Amino acid sequence: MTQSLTEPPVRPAAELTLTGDLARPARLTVPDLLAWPQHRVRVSFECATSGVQHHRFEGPLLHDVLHAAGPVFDPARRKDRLRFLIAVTGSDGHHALLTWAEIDPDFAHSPVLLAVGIDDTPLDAAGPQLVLPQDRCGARHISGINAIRVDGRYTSWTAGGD
Ligand SMILES: Nc1nc2c(c(=O)[nH]1)N[C@H]1C(S)=C(S)[C@@H](COP(=O)(O)O)O[C@H]1N2
Ligand SMILES: [Mo]
Repeated sequence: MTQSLTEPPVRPAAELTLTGDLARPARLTVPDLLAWPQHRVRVSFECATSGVQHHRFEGPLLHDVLHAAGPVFDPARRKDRLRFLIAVTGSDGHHALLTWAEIDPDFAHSPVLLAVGIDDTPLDAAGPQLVLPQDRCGARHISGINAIRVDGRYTSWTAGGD
């Protein structure tokens, strides 16, 4: 007797777009993110609605991935990096901003990861997750990231200033 085989649903690999003020904008899948050195971290964060959560994450440093995309600041002038923002968006529209200085080794040097795995489960189909071990609250641990925009246009908010 022939058994009918049920094909598992094919989920296309999630893709993340890196755009903005970058010399080398890119589209990256989770397997692409394995090209950078991988870091592992245990994180606890508190959610206002579901309490304290514990997870293990692994993946490259956000700084390593964004640095490879060539942010268009003057590398010789540290001050030039201070006007750069990083906007991270999940496929459900949840989003948050970081500043470049948060992840820059010359400034706060926060070990922010772009996780490719959570609790030993690969994130290939869901998309990478932002991991901020320094955050007490879980809200910036954005899952299913589909876009990161690096924006250096904030030269000044004063009228006519530069
Ligand atoms: N894409 C996306 N990521 C998200 C959220 C969200 O609504 N959408 N909620 C955040 C909040 S408020 C918390 S506390 C954590 C919860 O992570 P958990 O599901 O592992 O508990 O996910 C964060 N990441
Ligand atoms: Mo939360």
